[in-house]
Order: sequence, then structure tokens, then C-alpha cells
Amino acid sequence: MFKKVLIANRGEIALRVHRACQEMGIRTVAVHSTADATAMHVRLADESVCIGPPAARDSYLNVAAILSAASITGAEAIHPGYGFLSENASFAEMVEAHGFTFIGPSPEHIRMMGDKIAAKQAMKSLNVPLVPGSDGELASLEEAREVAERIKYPVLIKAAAGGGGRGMKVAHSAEELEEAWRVARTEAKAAFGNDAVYMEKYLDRPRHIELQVLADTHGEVVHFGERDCSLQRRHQKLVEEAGSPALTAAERNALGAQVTRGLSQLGYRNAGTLEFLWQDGQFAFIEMNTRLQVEHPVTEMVCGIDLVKEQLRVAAGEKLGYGQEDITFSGHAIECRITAEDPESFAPSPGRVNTYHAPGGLGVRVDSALYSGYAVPPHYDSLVAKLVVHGKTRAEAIGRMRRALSEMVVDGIKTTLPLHQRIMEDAQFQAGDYTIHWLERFVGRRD
Ligand code: MV4
Repeated sequence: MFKKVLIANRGEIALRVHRACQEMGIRTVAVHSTADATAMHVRLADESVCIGPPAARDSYLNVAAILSAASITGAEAIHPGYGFLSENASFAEMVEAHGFTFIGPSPEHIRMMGDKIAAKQAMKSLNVPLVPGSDGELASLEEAREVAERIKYPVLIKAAAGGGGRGMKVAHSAEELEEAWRVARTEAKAAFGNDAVYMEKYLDRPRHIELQVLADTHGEVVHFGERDCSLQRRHQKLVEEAGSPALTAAERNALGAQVTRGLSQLGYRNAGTLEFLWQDGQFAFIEMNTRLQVEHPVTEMVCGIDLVKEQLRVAAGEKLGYGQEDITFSGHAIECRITAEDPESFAPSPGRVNTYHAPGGLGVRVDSALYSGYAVPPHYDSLVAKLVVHGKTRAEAIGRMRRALSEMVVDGIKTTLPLHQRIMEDAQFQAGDYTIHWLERFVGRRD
């Protein structure tokens, strides 16, 4: 096992990775910008290195500074967390070229899944179900018309280099297609420097269900079930659950078996998440994320495993040492993402936190780098805490979340705590009756 790991991230996820390392007897190196000199991830790490000024591009995205920090501290491996450099194939390549271990998939697989067309083609060849659409890139407007006639309107045009909702255009009819085609390509070129686009049938009321997988370097692949991430606003997730209120164990197991068999064939390693749209009882693969995700704790709570420890073990070349039959799902978990934002306008609200009080008790977990007196810097993502609860049933988990939310104090800045309390009190949420469109209507309505 590694003796020292550099954590190329900040905030709650840097802390999360540090905690796993600490429990495994691995020393940690924190890197930080000048804005984060007093941050919790720096305080708790065994060593820390300042890698640049506040702007992320000069610090947390500064590859040369991060590799230098790894070198001077004698770290053997680098954990990228999520965001920043976590899905940058060139970074993973450079980490390995400098003799460090990248705690994540191979650069080839990161690159493959970053190209949404290549990702879909790979999944198609592995018999993972897809949304009906074009067979790869659309070569021309004429081809776009042909595909749309075949799969029927409404259709979506998506950027090959997109993902996470960026660079998508819907066409409800043939009249709208040319405009959607032009705008999607222009925006894709501007945003990603790549105007390749593809087409999918537009699903009008899906749930967003994702499957957590883990692979060792010996061909063993397991899944840890699904998360339902439908509750999002402008492609920012607010609440996630494991398992999905919409899925049966049989549906989960069938999908999991298909996916793990496929990824083993592909030679995938480390953690990954496959995103699906789920509508009318059918799964359709849309994208794969080659990183640890923000919402991974809900999976950990129902499976009783530490995904970061597993990432570290397989990155060090260890065998999983267990099979799918050893993974069991117990109860239900919910995560609320608490952000430093106005709960109505979602305007960012950085600043000093006078009082921070975390809830506790049975089945409550708080992943946060907050402390009383900490000033949330304005330069980064607004996530300040993940409040995660586990219960024997979904109803118990909701009751526990309402109780934990009522105990939690983050004073001095605005947070989304009141919005989460409203969601947990909503009858439709409590019934598990929602799609990806539910939350935008919920935050828009005032009753
Ligand atoms: C779709 C879709 C409907 N039909 N694809 C948005 C994020 C990106 N990961 C994929 N997205 C979507 N793809 C087809 N064929 C609707 C969305 C979508 C969405 C997906 C997941 C979670 C929230 C969403 C919000 C709006 C649109």
C-alpha cells in the first residue's frame, strides 16, 4: 500500500480522501491556493504545499505545481477527488509519466468516456441499452433529418465533447431541426473546440439513475447499486438517494450484471459511474463518469463500504477480494447538498460562518470542511456540507433527514438548508414520485 498520497483537491472531498488515507495508515499531502491557507483540509493533512493564487486555473488546475508538490513531498500517488483535474486524461497521463500512481481509471478510459460518442459506442458493443439515436457523429444536416424521421420527434442534439447538460438542443419538429443543429454545433465549437454532435430521442419525463461500479486491475468488476439523482436544478444536483424509489431489486441486479460484465471486457479499472435515463421501466445509458462522485456517500451508507479505501486498494494493485454476491444493500440513504447560496434565488453567498453546528445521532453523517469562524471563499464551488442519513426504510430516512436538518446550524451566510427542509416535507417527494423536472417546478412555485 502507498505510504503517502497527495490529494489534488480542496473542501469536503479533500477531507473525505484524507480520512480514508488516515484510517489506512497512509500519510497525506494537501495542496492549497493562497485563499485556502486556513482551510480544514490543510489543517488536517500531514503536510501541505501552497500551489498558487486563488483562481483555480492557477492552483487546483496547475498541473506543474501539483506534480512538483508530489515530487518534493515524496508522495507516491495522487487522488484527484471530483471536479478540477479528476477527468482530465492528460493530467492522468502526466501523473503516470512522472512515476506517480493516478488513483482512478487509465488515461485511455478517461479519454474514451470524455468523448460521449465513443462512450456510447463502447456501451453499445457491450450490450448496455442506449437511448435510440444516431449511430455516432452526425455528418450533416441531411443525416440529422433522416435520423430524426426514423426515431421520431422530439429529438436532442448533443455535443460529443459535452456532458453534464452542456451543449444540448432539443428539436420538437422538423421545422426546429435546422436551428437546433446550427446552434448546437456553434455552441459546441465555442465551448469545447469540437463541433461534433450526435442525436438522441428526447425523453420527456425520465428519472436520472446512475450505477456505481468498481474494478480492480485483475479483471474483477462489481457494482454497488444505483443512486437516484433526479432532484436537480440547472444540472446541479440537490438531493440524491440510494436506492432509487422507482427501482426493484430485480431491475437493479439485471442492469448491474450487464454493466459489470461489459466493463470487465473493456478492462476498466478503479471507480466509475454510469448515468442512465429511466423512463417507462426502461434504462438508457447516456454518459459515464470516470471519477468518484459528490454523492458517493449514499452508496457507502447502504452497502457499508468505504469507496475511497477501495479506490486506494485497487490503485495499489490489490485484488477486490470479494464478489458481487458479497455486496448487500441495507436500508435507504439520502444526501442533501448544502450550498452557500440564497435558497430562493440561488445567488452565491460566500463569507464568514459565525456558528457551525453539525447534527449527529444514529444514521447521520456530515461530510463538510466547515468550522465556526471559517470564511467560505468566493472563488470555488458553493458546496459547504453534505448531510447524509441512513434509515431502515425510506420513510425513516426522510424523518431522520428532517430531524438532522432542524439541528444543523450554519450562521452568517445564506444556505440551502431551508429549501431542503421544504423538500423533505413535500408529499410528492415523500411518495418518491418525481422526475428530472420535479425540482425546477418545486423551487419555482410558492405555496
Ligand atoms: C437527455 C434528456 C432527455 N432525453 N437525453 C442532461 C445532462 C446530461 N447528462 C444529459 N441530460 C439529459 N439528456 C435524452 N435523450 C434529458 C437530460 C436532462 C437531464 C438529465 C439528467 C438529470 C437532469 C436533467 C435535466 C435536464 C435534462
